[in-house]
Amino acid sequence: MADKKEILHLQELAYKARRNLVELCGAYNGSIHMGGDMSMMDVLTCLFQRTMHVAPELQKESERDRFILSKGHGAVGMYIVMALKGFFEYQEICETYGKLGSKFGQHPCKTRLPMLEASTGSLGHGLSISVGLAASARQKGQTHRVFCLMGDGETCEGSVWEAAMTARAQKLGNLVAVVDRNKQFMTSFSEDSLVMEPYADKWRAFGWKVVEIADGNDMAQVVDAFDHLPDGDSEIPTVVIANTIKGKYISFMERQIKWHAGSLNEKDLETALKDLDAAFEKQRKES
Ligand SMILES: Cc1ncc(C[n+]2csc(CCOP(=O)(O)OP(=O)(O)O)c2C)c(N)n1
Repeated sequence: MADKKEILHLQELAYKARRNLVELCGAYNGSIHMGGDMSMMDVLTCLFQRTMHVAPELQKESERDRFILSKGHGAVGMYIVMALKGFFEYQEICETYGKLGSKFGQHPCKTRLPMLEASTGSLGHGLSISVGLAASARQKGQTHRVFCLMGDGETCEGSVWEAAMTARAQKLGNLVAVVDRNKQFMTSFSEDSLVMEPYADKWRAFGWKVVEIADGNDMAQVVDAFDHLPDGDSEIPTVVIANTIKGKYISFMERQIKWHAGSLNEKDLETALKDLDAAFEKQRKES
């Protein structure tokens, strides 16, 4: 069980990650997937800083946990969270992000960044890759877990459900899928395009254990969910559905379709940083 000090520490790291991302976006000459990066930041921070057995010095450790960012368009958010864990320097990301030849591409590339477990970006493939990694671990008698973070829109891909069936058939209790359920796709709200609800029941129907986080941007709730995952040697895979808000904490981005991706002018940059500072100050006072 995490105490208030630990929660505040994670909140501070998520705040720093969001701030770093906003600053990078303000300086970057191009569009960045801000909406979905902001929604997943609390989950990603908890995973890298608390839940997963990962660290720069563990890259060759066979029992490190495996992480697949299946919503690969969130790459820069992941690089920044990894930088806060010591994998890279933030400055290094800022200097080359998105440039030709950079190891920090707009989507994660394992060839350029060997510490990644897979290259992603074409949505709908990460869970299948994760099933393979989890099955391989089981065959080798290894005990680590495999975590796969997907967008809710991404889970409209049929391949996700093929992977879900296989994971259950193979009894891959060492697999944890995480869905960033921000209820928005690229150009629409999810329920305006497709009927996704009852979403959790769909996973249950595929035989998965479902853990729902009512507010996936509330660090205490996020930590509580990940601290109580079923044992990795169980026979049932788990999906954590984190209900989040796209563009979280930035007044002009929250729940705005146009902020799936974009760039920040000087005035917006200033507002975004102020919004983040105010949100963290509130968390600090409440802790
Ligand atoms: C196979 C595939 N089709 C289309 C895209 C283009 N695309 C990038 S992001 C996105 C929307 C994804 O929505 P969601 O999974 O909900 O992500 P989030 O809202 O969390 O950013 C789409 C369609 C893609 N990357 N891959």
